[in-house]
Amino acid sequence: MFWNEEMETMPREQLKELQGERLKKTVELVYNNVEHYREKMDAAGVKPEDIKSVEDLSKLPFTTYHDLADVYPFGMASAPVSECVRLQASSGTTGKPKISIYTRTDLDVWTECSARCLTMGGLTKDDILMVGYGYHLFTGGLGAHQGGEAIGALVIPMGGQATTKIIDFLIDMKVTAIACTPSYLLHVAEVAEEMGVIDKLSLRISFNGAEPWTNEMRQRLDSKLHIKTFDIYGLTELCGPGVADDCEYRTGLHIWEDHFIPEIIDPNTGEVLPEGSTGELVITSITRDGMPLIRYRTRDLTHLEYEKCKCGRTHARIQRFVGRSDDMLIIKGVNVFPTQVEAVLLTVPGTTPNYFITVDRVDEQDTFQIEVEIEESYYSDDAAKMEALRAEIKKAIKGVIGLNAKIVLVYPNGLEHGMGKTKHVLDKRKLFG
Ligand code: DLL
Repeated sequence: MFWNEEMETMPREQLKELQGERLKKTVELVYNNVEHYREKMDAAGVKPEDIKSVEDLSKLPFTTYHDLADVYPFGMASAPVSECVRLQASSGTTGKPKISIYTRTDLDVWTECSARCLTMGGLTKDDILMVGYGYHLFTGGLGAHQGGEAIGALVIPMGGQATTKIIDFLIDMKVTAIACTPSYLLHVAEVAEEMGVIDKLSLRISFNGAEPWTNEMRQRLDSKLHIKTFDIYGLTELCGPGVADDCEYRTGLHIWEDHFIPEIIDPNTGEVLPEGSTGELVITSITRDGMPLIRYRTRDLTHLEYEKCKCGRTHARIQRFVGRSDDMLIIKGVNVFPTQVEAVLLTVPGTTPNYFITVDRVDEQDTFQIEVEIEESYYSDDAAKMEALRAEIKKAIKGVIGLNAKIVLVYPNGLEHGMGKTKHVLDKRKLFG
């Protein structure tokens, strides 16, 4: 099933031509309207007229989330804010989020991409789709919602509701499709099992993403819920769910190349790697009006396959992710940079910025612990004072990161301080595979 058969099955030569035209337009747009891009291109000695086809892409400088932070909040916008109708955001490396703003046309493109992904998984107007992703700055809720509505499915916006209520709705409305993180879907399955109602569910398909998940997890979800799971990928900076998704053959996630040009680079040297190599995924958006990104470094490590798929789609397939080239953690679907923890600790009197994060997965649910060293002068054996400090840190972390962490106070100098780079994170989860 196709949402836009002509585009999804376009012969690669034609697709490349289209990419070239759209790339040229996008480069002109950003050069003329975004000072930051103009300065970067001038510094690299590239002018818009040097970009004649997709082969010229590698002449352009990369964009990173540091660029976004440097010109926060709207410095990357290529359209006036008055022309934009939506803002979405996710965690940045410190206190400031990464934002993306959309014109009305950008929202239409996002909806099209999301609808293509959901249709690829078999969603039709006869389905009832429950969206369990958050409906806020996070792109998951609204992104899946827009696609589902465009298809004509009955969409139920449930992100953020209590799990028992979600299960009641799944049963009462005979929901056939669900979009949420894979770990949350497993939680739903387990709670439904405990309640003795798992057999009452009518689910047949799901769209899971926003965090890495393994094949084992996929099999578990498929067999526990008797459904077919689809792996959906996206990132706030480009557009949330909708950048790529796998088809029924599950041979990788088709990335919509008429909207996004993918490349794989060596994360250390920036060199473009030959087809089939594993490296960092870099994506250029070529149909955005409000905030296109040129050669955006996603930090996600993977490889691409270009062979035509059995499903008939010609668009490249992103293979299983093997990690990230930065230190970003995804805990319960929330992006967390260790530097954010450090920034929070610096605001709480009595603590030091010496911390150690331990992330684990217990019963398929993420756990998040932060050990924090207390300042020598603040340390006391007054248990109430220490408890108040612990509660304050917990609240501050929740306020900035949005997650409840287990806070463990450590005596002054209680954490290891080596002479080399301090290690701040232990991630015990097996996320990739
Ligand atoms: O997670 C957008 C999204 C929402 C995708 C709902 C799919 C479903 P961010 O919060 O900006 O956006 O996080 C983006 O999450 O760079 C990957 O590291 C990771 N990620 C997203 N989808 C997948 C996936 C949304 N299917 C970051 N598999 C990305 C593995 C994923 N990692």
